[in-house]
Amino acid sequence: MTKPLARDGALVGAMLTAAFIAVSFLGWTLFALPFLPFDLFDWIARILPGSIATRGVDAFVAISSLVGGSNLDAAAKPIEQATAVVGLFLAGAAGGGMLFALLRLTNEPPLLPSGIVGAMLGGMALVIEERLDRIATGPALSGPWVFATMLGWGMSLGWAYARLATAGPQGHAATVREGRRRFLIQLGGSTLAGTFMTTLAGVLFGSRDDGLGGTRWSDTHPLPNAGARVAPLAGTRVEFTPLDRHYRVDTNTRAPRIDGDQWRLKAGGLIQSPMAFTLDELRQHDPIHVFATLSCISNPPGGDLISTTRWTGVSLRRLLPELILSDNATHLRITSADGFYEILAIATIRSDERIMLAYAWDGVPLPPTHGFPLRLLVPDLYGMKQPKWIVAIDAVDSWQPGYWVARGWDREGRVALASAIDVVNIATGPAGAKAAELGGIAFAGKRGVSKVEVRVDEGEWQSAQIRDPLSDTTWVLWRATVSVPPGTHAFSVRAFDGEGRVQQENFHTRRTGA
Ligand SMILES: Nc1nc2c(c(=O)[nH]1)N[C@H]1C(S)=C(S)[C@@H](COP(=O)(O)O)O[C@H]1N2
Ligand SMILES: [Mo]
Repeated sequence: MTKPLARDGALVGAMLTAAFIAVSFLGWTLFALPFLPFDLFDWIARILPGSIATRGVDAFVAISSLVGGSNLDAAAKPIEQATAVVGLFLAGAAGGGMLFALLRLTNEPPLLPSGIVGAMLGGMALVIEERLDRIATGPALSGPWVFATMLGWGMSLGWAYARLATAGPQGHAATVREGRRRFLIQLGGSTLAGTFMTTLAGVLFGSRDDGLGGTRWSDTHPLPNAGARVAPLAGTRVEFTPLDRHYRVDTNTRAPRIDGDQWRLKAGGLIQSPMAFTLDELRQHDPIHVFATLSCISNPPGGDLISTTRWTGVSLRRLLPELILSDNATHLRITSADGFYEILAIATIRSDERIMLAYAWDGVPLPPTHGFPLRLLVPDLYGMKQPKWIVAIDAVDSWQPGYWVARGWDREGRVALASAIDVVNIATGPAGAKAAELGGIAFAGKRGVSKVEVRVDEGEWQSAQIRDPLSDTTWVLWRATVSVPPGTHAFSVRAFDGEGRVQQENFHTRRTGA
Protein backbone atom coordinates (compact mmCIF):
# COMPACT_ATOMS: atom_id res chain seq x y z
CA MET A 1 0.00 0.00 0.00
CA THR A 2 1.42 3.42 -0.92
CA LYS A 3 0.46 6.05 1.58
CA PRO A 4 -1.28 9.25 0.44
CA LEU A 5 0.82 12.40 0.75
CA ALA A 6 0.32 15.34 3.05
CA ARG A 7 -0.25 17.34 -0.13
CA ASP A 8 -3.25 15.15 -0.94
CA GLY A 9 -4.44 15.84 2.61
CA ALA A 10 -4.33 19.59 2.06
CA LEU A 11 -6.39 19.19 -1.09
CA VAL A 12 -8.92 16.88 0.56
CA GLY A 13 -8.92 19.17 3.62
CA ALA A 14 -9.78 22.15 1.43
CA MET A 15 -12.64 20.28 -0.24
CA LEU A 16 -14.11 18.91 2.97
CA THR A 17 -13.72 22.21 4.82
CA ALA A 18 -15.66 23.98 2.06
CA ALA A 19 -18.42 21.40 2.52
CA PHE A 20 -18.20 21.76 6.31
CA ILE A 21 -18.58 25.54 6.07
CA ALA A 22 -21.54 25.18 3.73
CA VAL A 23 -23.30 22.69 6.01
CA SER A 24 -22.68 24.92 9.06
CA PHE A 25 -23.99 27.87 7.08
CA LEU A 26 -27.17 25.97 6.33
CA GLY A 27 -27.59 25.07 10.01
CA TRP A 28 -27.13 28.70 10.94
CA THR A 29 -29.48 30.26 8.40
CA LEU A 30 -32.20 27.64 8.72
CA PHE A 31 -32.06 26.75 12.42
CA ALA A 32 -29.96 29.50 14.04
CA LEU A 33 -27.35 26.89 15.05
CA PRO A 34 -23.85 28.16 15.92
CA PHE A 35 -21.73 29.06 12.89
CA LEU A 36 -18.18 28.09 13.75
CA PRO A 37 -16.30 30.23 11.16
CA PHE A 38 -17.75 33.46 12.60
CA ASP A 39 -17.61 32.35 16.20
CA LEU A 40 -13.97 31.31 15.95
CA PHE A 41 -13.15 34.72 14.48
CA ASP A 42 -15.02 36.56 17.26
CA TRP A 43 -13.34 34.47 19.93
CA ILE A 44 -9.88 35.17 18.51
CA ALA A 45 -10.70 38.91 18.30
CA ARG A 46 -11.62 38.84 21.98
CA ILE A 47 -8.58 37.03 23.30
CA LEU A 48 -6.04 38.95 21.20
CA PRO A 49 -3.78 41.31 23.15
CA GLY A 50 -5.08 44.91 23.03
CA SER A 51 -2.40 46.33 20.74
CA ILE A 52 -3.02 43.65 18.13
CA ALA A 53 -6.81 43.98 18.43
CA THR A 54 -6.74 47.76 17.88
CA ARG A 55 -4.30 47.38 14.99
CA GLY A 56 -6.64 44.78 13.56
CA VAL A 57 -9.55 47.22 13.73
CA ASP A 58 -7.47 49.90 11.98
CA ALA A 59 -6.54 47.38 9.30
CA PHE A 60 -10.18 46.40 8.76
CA VAL A 61 -11.22 50.06 8.52
CA ALA A 62 -8.42 50.68 6.01
CA ILE A 63 -9.40 47.64 3.92
CA SER A 64 -13.07 48.61 4.12
CA SER A 65 -12.34 52.09 2.82
CA LEU A 66 -10.21 50.63 0.02
CA VAL A 67 -13.11 48.39 -0.98
CA GLY A 68 -16.04 50.64 -0.15
CA GLY A 69 -14.63 54.17 -0.50
CA SER A 70 -16.64 56.35 1.84
CA ASN A 71 -19.23 53.54 2.17
CA LEU A 72 -17.17 51.96 4.90
CA ASP A 73 -20.18 50.68 6.76
CA ALA A 74 -21.47 48.54 3.90
CA ALA A 75 -18.03 47.01 3.31
CA ALA A 76 -16.90 46.42 6.89
CA LYS A 77 -19.02 43.46 8.10
CA PRO A 78 -18.86 41.50 4.81
CA ILE A 79 -15.07 41.87 4.78
CA GLU A 80 -14.90 40.68 8.37
CA GLN A 81 -17.17 37.74 7.56
CA ALA A 82 -15.23 36.84 4.41
CA THR A 83 -12.00 36.91 6.42
CA ALA A 84 -13.55 34.56 8.95
CA VAL A 85 -14.71 32.08 6.29
CA VAL A 86 -11.52 32.20 4.22
CA GLY A 87 -9.43 31.93 7.38
CA LEU A 88 -11.20 28.77 8.48
CA PHE A 89 -11.01 27.36 4.96
CA LEU A 90 -7.23 27.83 4.88
CA ALA A 91 -6.90 26.40 8.37
CA GLY A 92 -8.96 23.41 7.20
CA ALA A 93 -6.66 22.81 4.23
CA ALA A 94 -3.58 23.04 6.46
CA GLY A 95 -5.28 20.79 9.00
CA GLY A 96 -6.02 18.20 6.30
CA GLY A 97 -2.34 18.18 5.34
CA MET A 98 -1.29 17.73 8.94
CA LEU A 99 -3.81 14.98 9.55
CA PHE A 100 -2.57 13.02 6.51
CA ALA A 101 1.02 13.49 7.71
CA LEU A 102 -0.06 12.08 11.05
CA LEU A 103 -1.90 9.13 9.46
CA ARG A 104 1.20 8.29 7.44
CA LEU A 105 3.01 7.62 10.73
CA THR A 106 0.75 4.71 11.65
CA ASN A 107 -0.52 1.60 9.99
CA GLU A 108 -3.76 1.66 11.97
CA PRO A 109 -6.99 1.96 9.98
CA PRO A 110 -7.26 5.74 9.48
CA LEU A 111 -10.84 6.08 10.70
CA LEU A 112 -9.92 5.72 14.38
CA PRO A 113 -7.11 8.30 14.62
CA SER A 114 -8.98 10.74 12.35
CA GLY A 115 -12.08 10.26 14.49
CA ILE A 116 -10.04 11.06 17.60
CA VAL A 117 -8.66 14.23 15.99
CA GLY A 118 -12.19 15.20 14.89
CA ALA A 119 -13.49 14.63 18.42
CA MET A 120 -10.68 16.73 19.90
CA LEU A 121 -11.41 19.57 17.51
CA GLY A 122 -15.11 19.15 18.29
CA GLY A 123 -14.33 19.49 21.97
CA MET A 124 -12.31 22.66 21.36
CA ALA A 125 -15.12 24.07 19.23
CA LEU A 126 -17.55 23.34 22.07
CA VAL A 127 -15.37 25.20 24.57
CA ILE A 128 -15.15 28.23 22.25
CA GLU A 129 -18.89 28.26 21.58
CA GLU A 130 -19.50 27.92 25.31
CA ARG A 131 -17.20 30.88 26.04
CA LEU A 132 -19.22 32.94 23.57
CA ASP A 133 -22.40 31.75 25.27
CA ARG A 134 -23.67 30.34 21.98
CA ILE A 135 -24.59 26.92 23.34
CA ALA A 136 -26.74 28.02 26.27
CA THR A 137 -28.46 30.75 24.25
CA GLY A 138 -28.73 28.75 20.99
CA PRO A 139 -31.28 26.11 19.97
CA ALA A 140 -31.38 22.80 21.88
CA LEU A 141 -29.09 20.86 19.56
CA SER A 142 -26.36 23.53 19.36
CA GLY A 143 -23.77 21.54 21.32
CA PRO A 144 -24.27 18.17 19.56
CA TRP A 145 -24.38 19.95 16.20
CA VAL A 146 -21.04 21.70 16.69
CA PHE A 147 -19.42 18.50 17.95
CA ALA A 148 -20.92 16.24 15.27
CA THR A 149 -20.00 18.48 12.33
CA MET A 150 -16.41 18.72 13.56
CA LEU A 151 -16.23 14.97 14.16
CA GLY A 152 -17.72 14.41 10.71
CA TRP A 153 -15.00 16.58 9.19
CA GLY A 154 -12.25 14.53 10.85
CA MET A 155 -13.76 11.18 9.96
CA SER A 156 -14.39 12.11 6.34
CA LEU A 157 -10.72 12.96 6.07
CA GLY A 158 -9.86 9.52 7.46
CA TRP A 159 -12.26 7.93 5.01
CA ALA A 160 -10.69 9.85 2.11
CA TYR A 161 -7.24 8.76 3.29
CA ALA A 162 -8.33 5.12 3.27
CA ARG A 163 -9.83 5.47 -0.19
CA LEU A 164 -6.67 7.09 -1.55
CA ALA A 165 -4.47 4.44 0.06
CA THR A 166 -6.34 1.67 -1.67
CA ALA A 167 -6.99 3.42 -4.97
CA GLY A 168 -6.27 1.31 -8.04
CA PRO A 169 -4.60 -2.12 -8.19
CA GLN A 170 -1.73 -2.08 -5.73
CA GLY A 171 1.80 -2.17 -6.99
CA HIS A 172 1.39 -0.28 -10.26
CA ALA A 173 2.51 3.27 -9.59
CA ALA A 174 0.77 4.59 -12.71
CA THR A 175 -2.60 2.98 -11.99
CA VAL A 176 -2.43 4.04 -8.35
CA ARG A 177 -1.86 7.62 -9.44
CA GLU A 178 -4.71 7.35 -11.93
CA GLY A 179 -7.05 5.87 -9.29
CA ARG A 180 -6.21 8.63 -6.85
CA ARG A 181 -6.69 11.29 -9.45
CA ARG A 182 -10.12 9.90 -10.24
CA PHE A 183 -11.10 9.77 -6.56
CA LEU A 184 -9.92 13.35 -5.96
CA ILE A 185 -11.84 14.60 -8.98
CA GLN A 186 -14.98 12.80 -7.80
CA LEU A 187 -14.59 14.14 -4.28
CA GLY A 188 -13.88 17.64 -5.59
CA GLY A 189 -16.92 17.49 -7.83
CA SER A 190 -19.28 16.29 -5.14
CA THR A 191 -18.02 18.67 -2.43
CA LEU A 192 -18.19 21.57 -4.89
CA ALA A 193 -21.75 20.67 -5.90
CA GLY A 194 -22.69 20.07 -2.26
CA THR A 195 -21.15 23.35 -1.14
CA PHE A 196 -22.93 25.20 -3.89
CA MET A 197 -26.32 23.61 -3.21
CA THR A 198 -26.21 24.09 0.59
CA THR A 199 -25.02 27.68 0.29
CA LEU A 200 -27.76 28.37 -2.22
CA ALA A 201 -30.36 26.76 0.04
CA GLY A 202 -29.10 28.81 2.99
CA VAL A 203 -29.29 32.02 1.01
CA LEU A 204 -32.73 31.21 -0.42
CA PHE A 205 -34.48 29.82 2.63
CA GLY A 206 -32.61 31.50 5.47
CA SER A 207 -34.54 34.19 7.26
CA ARG A 208 -33.45 37.67 6.36
CA ASP A 209 -35.38 39.54 9.01
CA ASP A 210 -33.51 42.69 9.97
CA GLY A 211 -35.86 43.24 12.93
CA LEU A 212 -36.86 46.71 11.80
CA GLY A 213 -40.61 46.12 11.56
CA GLY A 214 -43.26 48.58 12.71
CA THR A 215 -44.14 52.17 11.95
CA ARG A 216 -41.23 54.51 12.43
CA TRP A 217 -41.70 57.68 14.41
CA SER A 218 -40.30 59.69 11.51
CA ASP A 219 -42.95 58.29 9.13
CA THR A 220 -45.63 60.16 10.99
CA HIS A 221 -43.86 63.18 12.53
CA PRO A 222 -42.07 66.18 11.08
CA LEU A 223 -38.44 66.49 12.16
CA PRO A 224 -37.81 69.12 14.86
CA ASN A 225 -35.86 71.34 12.45
CA ALA A 226 -38.45 71.12 9.66
CA GLY A 227 -38.60 74.92 9.48
CA ALA A 228 -34.81 75.39 9.16
CA ARG A 229 -33.85 78.25 6.86
CA VAL A 230 -30.87 76.56 5.21
CA ALA A 231 -31.81 73.58 3.02
CA PRO A 232 -29.31 70.74 2.57
CA LEU A 233 -27.42 70.76 -0.71
CA ALA A 234 -28.51 67.79 -2.83
CA GLY A 235 -25.95 65.02 -2.44
CA THR A 236 -25.32 65.70 1.23
CA ARG A 237 -25.91 62.60 3.37
CA VAL A 238 -29.39 62.25 4.88
CA GLU A 239 -29.71 64.31 8.04
CA PHE A 240 -31.90 61.77 9.86
CA THR A 241 -30.27 58.43 9.03
CA PRO A 242 -32.75 55.77 7.83
CA LEU A 243 -32.50 52.91 10.34
CA ASP A 244 -31.35 50.34 7.81
CA ARG A 245 -28.47 52.65 6.92
CA HIS A 246 -27.32 53.37 10.46
CA TYR A 247 -23.67 52.31 10.65
CA ARG A 248 -22.85 49.22 12.68
CA VAL A 249 -19.64 48.48 14.55
CA ASP A 250 -19.02 45.78 17.11
CA THR A 251 -16.72 42.87 17.79
CA ASN A 252 -19.20 40.28 16.52
CA THR A 253 -19.38 38.84 13.02
CA ARG A 254 -22.98 38.13 14.00
CA ALA A 255 -24.99 39.90 16.65
CA PRO A 256 -25.99 38.18 19.91
CA ARG A 257 -29.66 37.16 19.73
CA ILE A 258 -31.41 37.76 23.01
CA ASP A 259 -34.86 36.48 23.93
CA GLY A 260 -36.63 39.61 25.18
CA ASP A 261 -38.99 37.65 27.45
CA GLN A 262 -36.23 35.78 29.22
CA TRP A 263 -33.92 38.78 29.41
CA ARG A 264 -33.45 40.73 32.65
CA LEU A 265 -31.38 43.78 33.40
CA LYS A 266 -29.50 42.68 36.51
CA ALA A 267 -28.36 45.41 38.87
CA GLY A 268 -25.81 44.60 41.54
CA GLY A 269 -22.55 45.61 43.19
CA LEU A 270 -22.62 48.51 45.64
CA ILE A 271 -26.38 48.85 45.87
CA GLN A 272 -28.74 48.08 48.72
CA SER A 273 -29.85 44.73 47.30
CA PRO A 274 -29.52 43.06 43.88
CA MET A 275 -32.36 43.80 41.48
CA ALA A 276 -33.61 42.63 38.09
CA PHE A 277 -35.72 44.62 35.64
CA THR A 278 -37.79 43.22 32.81
CA LEU A 279 -38.01 45.12 29.56
CA ASP A 280 -41.62 46.00 30.32
CA GLU A 281 -40.67 47.43 33.70
CA LEU A 282 -38.13 49.67 32.02
CA ARG A 283 -40.69 50.71 29.42
CA GLN A 284 -43.12 51.71 32.17
CA HIS A 285 -40.83 54.54 33.25
CA ASP A 286 -41.49 57.87 31.56
CA PRO A 287 -39.44 57.61 28.37
CA ILE A 288 -37.10 60.29 27.15
CA HIS A 289 -36.40 60.94 23.47
CA VAL A 290 -33.07 62.32 22.28
CA PHE A 291 -31.91 63.09 18.77
CA ALA A 292 -28.24 62.16 18.81
CA THR A 293 -25.41 61.51 16.42
CA LEU A 294 -23.39 58.41 17.17
CA SER A 295 -19.87 58.12 15.79
CA CYS A 296 -17.22 55.45 15.89
CA ILE A 297 -13.79 56.60 17.02
CA SER A 298 -12.41 54.73 13.99
CA ASN A 299 -14.43 56.77 11.53
CA PRO A 300 -11.96 58.34 9.09
CA PRO A 301 -12.54 61.88 7.74
CA GLY A 302 -15.49 61.67 5.34
CA GLY A 303 -16.36 58.12 6.44
CA ASP A 304 -19.83 56.82 7.16
CA LEU A 305 -19.25 55.26 10.60
CA ILE A 306 -21.40 58.08 11.96
CA SER A 307 -25.20 58.30 11.97
CA THR A 308 -28.06 60.21 13.51
CA THR A 309 -31.41 59.08 14.83
CA ARG A 310 -33.95 59.60 17.61
CA TRP A 311 -33.26 57.41 20.64
CA THR A 312 -35.86 56.43 23.23
CA GLY A 313 -35.28 54.97 26.66
CA VAL A 314 -35.07 55.47 30.41
CA SER A 315 -32.94 58.32 31.66
CA LEU A 316 -30.25 56.74 33.84
CA ARG A 317 -30.37 59.74 36.16
CA ARG A 318 -34.01 59.03 36.87
CA LEU A 319 -33.32 55.32 37.39
CA LEU A 320 -30.46 55.87 39.87
CA PRO A 321 -32.66 56.48 42.96
CA GLU A 322 -34.34 53.09 42.43
CA LEU A 323 -31.01 51.30 42.68
CA ILE A 324 -30.33 52.78 46.16
CA LEU A 325 -26.58 53.17 45.72
CA SER A 326 -24.16 52.70 48.61
CA ASP A 327 -22.31 55.85 49.68
CA ASN A 328 -19.01 54.63 48.28
CA ALA A 329 -20.38 53.88 44.78
CA THR A 330 -18.70 56.17 42.23
CA HIS A 331 -19.15 54.41 38.89
CA LEU A 332 -21.42 52.01 37.07
CA ARG A 333 -19.94 49.06 35.24
CA ILE A 334 -22.20 48.16 32.35
CA THR A 335 -21.81 44.66 30.91
CA SER A 336 -23.00 43.29 27.58
CA ALA A 337 -24.05 39.84 26.43
CA ASP A 338 -20.97 39.64 24.16
CA GLY A 339 -18.45 40.28 26.94
CA PHE A 340 -18.15 43.98 26.14
CA TYR A 341 -18.29 46.41 29.10
CA GLU A 342 -17.86 50.09 29.95
CA ILE A 343 -17.52 52.18 33.07
CA LEU A 344 -19.49 55.38 33.52
CA ALA A 345 -19.03 57.87 36.38
CA ILE A 346 -22.14 58.40 38.46
CA ALA A 347 -21.28 62.12 38.52
CA THR A 348 -21.48 62.10 34.70
CA ILE A 349 -24.89 60.43 34.84
CA ARG A 350 -26.13 63.03 37.34
CA SER A 351 -24.85 65.84 35.08
CA ASP A 352 -26.83 64.92 31.99
CA GLU A 353 -30.40 63.68 31.93
CA ARG A 354 -29.99 62.63 28.27
CA ILE A 355 -27.76 59.70 29.20
CA MET A 356 -30.14 56.78 28.84
CA LEU A 357 -30.70 53.07 28.67
CA ALA A 358 -32.20 53.02 25.19
CA TYR A 359 -34.62 50.33 23.99
CA ALA A 360 -35.98 52.00 20.86
CA TRP A 361 -34.85 54.16 17.97
CA ASP A 362 -37.03 56.09 15.58
CA GLY A 363 -40.03 54.70 17.45
CA VAL A 364 -39.27 50.98 16.92
CA PRO A 365 -37.45 48.49 19.19
CA LEU A 366 -33.72 48.14 18.67
CA PRO A 367 -32.92 45.32 16.23
CA PRO A 368 -30.47 42.54 17.25
CA THR A 369 -27.60 44.17 15.33
CA HIS A 370 -27.90 47.44 17.26
CA GLY A 371 -28.23 46.14 20.78
CA PHE A 372 -31.66 44.57 21.41
CA PRO A 373 -33.08 44.75 23.99
CA LEU A 374 -31.09 47.54 25.72
CA ARG A 375 -28.09 49.74 25.05
CA LEU A 376 -26.45 52.75 26.62
CA LEU A 377 -26.66 56.14 24.95
CA VAL A 378 -24.25 58.89 26.05
CA PRO A 379 -24.70 61.72 23.56
CA ASP A 380 -21.21 63.24 23.89
CA LEU A 381 -19.06 60.10 23.66
CA TYR A 382 -17.83 57.84 20.90
CA GLY A 383 -19.65 54.58 20.27
CA MET A 384 -16.83 52.64 21.99
CA LYS A 385 -18.25 53.91 25.31
CA GLN A 386 -21.80 52.78 24.61
CA PRO A 387 -22.48 49.11 25.23
CA LYS A 388 -25.16 47.35 23.19
CA TRP A 389 -26.97 44.17 24.42
CA ILE A 390 -26.71 45.25 28.07
CA VAL A 391 -27.27 42.47 30.60
CA ALA A 392 -25.95 43.88 33.86
CA ILE A 393 -25.19 47.08 35.72
CA ASP A 394 -22.93 46.99 38.75
CA ALA A 395 -22.15 49.89 41.04
CA VAL A 396 -18.40 50.02 41.82
CA ASP A 397 -16.17 52.29 43.89
CA SER A 398 -13.47 53.15 41.35
CA TRP A 399 -12.89 53.86 37.70
CA GLN A 400 -11.79 50.91 35.58
CA PRO A 401 -10.81 50.85 31.93
CA GLY A 402 -13.62 49.63 29.65
CA TYR A 403 -13.30 47.03 26.89
CA TRP A 404 -11.60 49.27 24.32
CA VAL A 405 -9.85 51.46 26.88
CA ALA A 406 -8.19 48.29 28.22
CA ARG A 407 -7.08 47.65 24.63
CA GLY A 408 -5.40 51.01 24.34
CA TRP A 409 -8.07 53.39 23.08
CA ASP A 410 -8.86 56.85 24.41
CA ARG A 411 -9.81 56.91 28.11
CA GLU A 412 -12.48 59.58 27.95
CA GLY A 413 -13.87 58.78 24.53
CA ARG A 414 -15.28 62.30 24.09
CA VAL A 415 -15.99 62.99 20.43
CA ALA A 416 -13.45 65.19 18.69
CA LEU A 417 -14.42 67.94 16.25
CA ALA A 418 -15.12 66.35 12.88
CA SER A 419 -16.29 67.66 9.53
CA ALA A 420 -16.76 66.15 6.10
CA ILE A 421 -17.50 67.20 2.54
CA ASP A 422 -20.19 65.00 1.04
CA VAL A 423 -20.64 66.72 -2.29
CA VAL A 424 -18.89 69.21 -4.57
CA ASN A 425 -20.73 70.58 -7.65
CA ILE A 426 -18.86 72.82 -10.01
CA ALA A 427 -20.90 74.97 -12.41
CA THR A 428 -19.76 77.35 -15.13
CA GLY A 429 -21.42 80.76 -15.00
CA PRO A 430 -21.50 83.59 -17.56
CA ALA A 431 -18.08 84.57 -18.96
CA GLY A 432 -16.60 81.20 -17.98
CA ALA A 433 -16.43 81.97 -14.25
CA LYS A 434 -16.77 78.84 -12.19
CA ALA A 435 -18.55 78.39 -8.88
CA ALA A 436 -18.35 75.38 -6.63
CA GLU A 437 -21.19 74.39 -4.35
CA LEU A 438 -20.18 72.25 -1.40
CA GLY A 439 -22.20 70.44 1.23
CA GLY A 440 -21.51 68.17 4.17
CA ILE A 441 -21.69 67.59 7.90
CA ALA A 442 -19.87 68.67 11.04
CA PHE A 443 -20.07 67.25 14.55
CA ALA A 444 -18.77 68.23 17.99
CA GLY A 445 -20.90 66.22 20.40
CA LYS A 446 -22.84 68.30 22.89
CA ARG A 447 -20.46 71.26 22.48
CA GLY A 448 -22.26 71.94 19.21
CA VAL A 449 -20.85 73.38 15.99
CA SER A 450 -20.63 77.19 15.86
CA LYS A 451 -18.91 77.71 12.52
CA VAL A 452 -17.85 75.77 9.41
CA GLU A 453 -15.30 76.96 6.89
CA VAL A 454 -14.14 75.67 3.53
CA ARG A 455 -11.18 76.47 1.38
CA VAL A 456 -9.96 75.81 -2.13
CA ASP A 457 -6.43 74.45 -2.32
CA GLU A 458 -4.31 76.52 0.06
CA GLY A 459 -6.57 79.63 -0.23
CA GLU A 460 -8.38 81.61 2.48
CA TRP A 461 -10.89 79.83 4.68
CA GLN A 462 -14.42 80.96 3.72
CA SER A 463 -17.47 80.52 5.88
CA ALA A 464 -20.27 78.09 5.13
CA GLN A 465 -23.94 78.32 6.03
CA ILE A 466 -25.07 76.04 8.84
CA ARG A 467 -28.48 74.44 8.89
CA ASP A 468 -30.25 74.33 12.27
CA PRO A 469 -29.53 70.83 13.64
CA LEU A 470 -32.08 68.27 14.82
CA SER A 471 -30.92 68.87 18.40
CA ASP A 472 -27.88 70.14 20.28
CA THR A 473 -26.42 66.61 20.31
CA THR A 474 -26.52 65.93 16.58
CA TRP A 475 -24.34 66.83 13.65
CA VAL A 476 -25.08 69.94 11.59
CA LEU A 477 -25.46 70.03 7.83
CA TRP A 478 -23.64 72.88 6.10
CA ARG A 479 -23.33 74.24 2.58
CA ALA A 480 -21.10 76.80 0.88
CA THR A 481 -20.59 78.41 -2.51
CA VAL A 482 -17.09 79.47 -3.54
CA SER A 483 -15.64 80.68 -6.81
CA VAL A 484 -12.87 78.64 -8.37
CA PRO A 485 -10.48 79.02 -11.29
CA PRO A 486 -10.77 76.32 -13.99
CA GLY A 487 -8.96 73.06 -13.30
CA THR A 488 -8.85 70.49 -10.56
CA HIS A 489 -8.82 71.63 -6.94
CA ALA A 490 -8.57 70.28 -3.44
CA PHE A 491 -11.55 71.36 -1.32
CA SER A 492 -11.15 71.17 2.45
CA VAL A 493 -13.42 71.78 5.42
CA ARG A 494 -12.92 72.58 9.10
CA ALA A 495 -15.34 73.19 11.96
CA PHE A 496 -15.43 75.24 15.18
CA ASP A 497 -17.17 73.93 18.25
CA GLY A 498 -19.58 75.83 20.50
CA GLU A 499 -16.70 76.88 22.71
CA GLY A 500 -14.98 78.53 19.73
CA ARG A 501 -12.24 75.95 19.35
CA VAL A 502 -11.22 75.20 15.79
CA GLN A 503 -10.62 71.75 14.37
CA GLN A 504 -6.86 71.14 14.23
CA GLU A 505 -6.58 67.80 12.49
CA ASN A 506 -8.28 65.13 10.41
CA PHE A 507 -9.37 67.61 7.76
CA HIS A 508 -11.46 66.09 5.05
CA THR A 509 -10.31 67.01 1.58
CA ARG A 510 -11.93 66.19 -1.76
CA ARG A 511 -10.17 66.67 -5.04
CA THR A 512 -12.35 67.44 -8.01
CA GLY A 513 -12.45 69.59 -11.11
CA ALA A 514 -14.45 70.59 -14.15
N1 LIG B 1 -21.77 44.98 23.39
C1 LIG B 1 -21.10 45.76 22.54
N2 LIG B 1 -21.44 47.06 22.46
C2 LIG B 1 -20.80 47.87 21.60
C3 LIG B 1 -19.72 47.39 20.80
C4 LIG B 1 -19.39 46.01 20.90
O1 LIG B 1 -18.49 45.50 20.22
N3 LIG B 1 -20.11 45.23 21.77
N4 LIG B 1 -19.08 48.26 19.96
C5 LIG B 1 -19.17 49.69 20.28
C6 LIG B 1 -18.68 50.55 19.22
S1 LIG B 1 -17.00 50.58 18.98
C7 LIG B 1 -19.52 51.38 18.49
S2 LIG B 1 -18.89 52.49 17.40
C8 LIG B 1 -20.99 51.34 18.69
C9 LIG B 1 -21.74 51.24 17.38
O2 LIG B 1 -23.12 51.16 17.57
P1 LIG B 1 -24.04 50.80 16.33
O3 LIG B 1 -23.54 49.51 15.76
O4 LIG B 1 -25.44 50.71 16.80
O5 LIG B 1 -23.88 51.92 15.33
O6 LIG B 1 -21.37 50.26 19.51
C10 LIG B 1 -20.59 50.12 20.66
N5 LIG B 1 -21.19 49.17 21.54
MO1 LIG C 1 -16.58 52.22 17.44
